[in-house]
Amino acid sequence: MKTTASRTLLAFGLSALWMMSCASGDDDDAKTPFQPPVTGGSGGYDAGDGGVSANGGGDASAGSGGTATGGTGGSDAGEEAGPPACATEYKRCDHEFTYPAGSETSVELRGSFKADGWDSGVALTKNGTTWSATVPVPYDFQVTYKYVVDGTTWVIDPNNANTVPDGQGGQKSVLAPQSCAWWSCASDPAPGDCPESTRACDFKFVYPYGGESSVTLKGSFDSWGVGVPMTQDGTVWSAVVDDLGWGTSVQYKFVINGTEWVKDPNNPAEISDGFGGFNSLISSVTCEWWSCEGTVNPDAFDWRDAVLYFVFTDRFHNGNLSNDGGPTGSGVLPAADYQGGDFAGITAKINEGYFTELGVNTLWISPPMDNTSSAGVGVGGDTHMYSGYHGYWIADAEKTEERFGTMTELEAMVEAAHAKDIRVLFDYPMNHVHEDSPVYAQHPDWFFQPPCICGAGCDWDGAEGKRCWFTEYLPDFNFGNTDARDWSVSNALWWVAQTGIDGFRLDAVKHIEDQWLLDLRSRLKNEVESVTQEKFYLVGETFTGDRNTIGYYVKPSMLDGQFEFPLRNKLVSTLLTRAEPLGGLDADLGTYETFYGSGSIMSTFVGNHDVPRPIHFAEDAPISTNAWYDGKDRAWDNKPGLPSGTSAFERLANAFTVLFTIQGVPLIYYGDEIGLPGAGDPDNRRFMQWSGTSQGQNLLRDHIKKLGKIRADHAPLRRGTRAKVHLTDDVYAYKMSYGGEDVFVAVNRSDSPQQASGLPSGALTELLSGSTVSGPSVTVPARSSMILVP
Ligand SMILES: [Ca+2]
Ligand SMILES: [Ca+2]
Ligand SMILES: [Ca+2]
Repeated sequence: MKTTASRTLLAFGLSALWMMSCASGDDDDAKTPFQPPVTGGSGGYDAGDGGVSANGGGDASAGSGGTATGGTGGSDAGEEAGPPACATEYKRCDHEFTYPAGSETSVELRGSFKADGWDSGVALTKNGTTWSATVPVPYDFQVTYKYVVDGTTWVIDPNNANTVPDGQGGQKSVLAPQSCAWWSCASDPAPGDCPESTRACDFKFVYPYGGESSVTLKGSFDSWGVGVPMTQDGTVWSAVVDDLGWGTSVQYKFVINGTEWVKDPNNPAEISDGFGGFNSLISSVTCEWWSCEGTVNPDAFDWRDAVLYFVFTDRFHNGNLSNDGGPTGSGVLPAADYQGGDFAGITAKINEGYFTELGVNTLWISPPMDNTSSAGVGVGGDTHMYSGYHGYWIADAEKTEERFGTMTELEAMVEAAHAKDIRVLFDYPMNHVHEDSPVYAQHPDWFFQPPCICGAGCDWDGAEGKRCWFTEYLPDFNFGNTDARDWSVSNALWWVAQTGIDGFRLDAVKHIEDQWLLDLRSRLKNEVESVTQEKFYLVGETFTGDRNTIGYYVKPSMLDGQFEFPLRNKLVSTLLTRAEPLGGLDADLGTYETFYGSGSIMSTFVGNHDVPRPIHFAEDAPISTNAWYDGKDRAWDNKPGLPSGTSAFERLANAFTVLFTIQGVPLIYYGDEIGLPGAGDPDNRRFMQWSGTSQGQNLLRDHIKKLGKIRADHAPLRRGTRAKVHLTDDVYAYKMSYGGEDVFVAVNRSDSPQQASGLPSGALTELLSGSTVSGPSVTVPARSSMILVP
């Protein structure tokens, strides 16, 4: 019995209920009476009579200035002291909004001061030279607003210089968060301070009235079901869709008079509808007046605390000899064939406590789906024959790979991990399937035809990089086809429901259509996170040194993070090969830490299954001084051996010290904890060594165990901000600060002891050794690191 709580709930398809509102509308001056501006901040198109903000507000950044007059209200002398009691979200501070009187005959306030404040305003009263209205605004909550003059003209507050874009090419005024000593209590809550992942928006859709007898809104919000009948009022039809998850995407169309399907004439964003036409698209739902989920789980795992280990299933541990099978044949050599590792082997190591001892709390598992039994020739001119031992040649996407184990064994593995407080990510390759796959046989039209091979007819990058086939036996999904996309995303969700996993590592992200990611994220929010009350982590692989390309996918509507290839290369060139001074690492860390925006959780690493084992870059004579070296020339012949001595292991230990003491989820590629040797693919996938480790290997593994414990014990290393305290070509020291705690890290890459200064004066505890040293300057031994606390 493998029923986890999440699986049980998912089976019933429950979803959280959210309440609240965020309207959207129009900003055209003198065009349509009483259509509000969009509530969003930066959508960037004129939505005309309605429409939606593609990337709008909810931005809680506190403005400054404004017409703030502070709280009024308050008590007359002699009355009982104290405002009424209510929770913060219910508190309202009276605020006086004013507008200089001229020749106009009416002025009305519209804005986010209440749930429907953009639809239903408050009239200002003229008194001498000023229009004014005193309005209760939510306590400590940023409000945006505009005035409607003479019933038709939308203007900002002329006396408030604090404005933000209204999402339609104009501006709207900002009232900074207000507090007050005397408040009133409203009957409905204002948006609470909950994480974006738990927010939901009620979204208003509008369509311009043109004599239609009926208009129905249809869309992905109810899987293109019955839709929502729209209501005509004056010059517009409108309908509100409740509870759209923050950051999710929505596709929609309007059905006119029951028969004619049309796009939103005021929203230029569109996407193929799979029938030769296009749907209108909101790529990321946000709003100013959101709701928080009924129950925000205070114990939800914070993914900044994750330590990730990539288990390459076939090469890790053989826990079940009965599923090994024979050689694939067709000329596949052992290095490129199945070697017996399986789910049962991973489960055994989980239960032994192997991961726990390393401080690992999250596993990335090779694709567990059934792969082809056929052999295939290598990609890009590689004439060697390969099997599907790696998991990326999916045949039947609804079964487990028989050489890895049964679904029951896979479920047992996830359950064993959870019992040890270890989360599990499956590697999910969505770009392609193997030509043996039933889905390809049944739906050849779901794939790009005719085949255009990446690097041989089609470019690997750009638009062609999305449609090209990696090789002739790997049909590439056309996710512009709605049926194909739905099938694939549903398959990913099916694995979640089946096994109760906690996240995906998504393969080859830049080779698929964005909408696949948008759909996956939307459905995870609506169908999984709403039930589990946990963040489902999505980390992508985009193999490039270009942070712009990597960062494009890191946003609430797509990925939580990606693997940080640029920083990996910098760690290699500064700490392992020593080709570049440590100043390069300091500079690159500064870029990395600020590049992806708050809320992103990247994964940092020095090794994975696509690059040579890092131990060889760390040797006295590095395998290459080029961090991009792929090691393919030594993958089959002249393969590198285990380095002797300890120096290479000490250098790699230094790289792990940095990985475990900076922001991001540190990744250990199986075997790197013992400096497992290997050049390029497939030599970087040798079977895990479980015994007979050398002094250097033991040194490295023991070091990582300590790092895992130290990182777990000290929040600044997981969540802190970094400040350089000492830097030379060979020595680098920095401070990590969080929650009032400082932790200092000093790394010496040179082959002689070096001083690191800039540390606190007095006694410092060195956490790796447990010894006590004295600041502000300490001696760091050759090729070693220190983690210091006052
Ligand atoms: Ca086996
Ligand atoms: Ca198979
Ligand atoms: Ca593709």
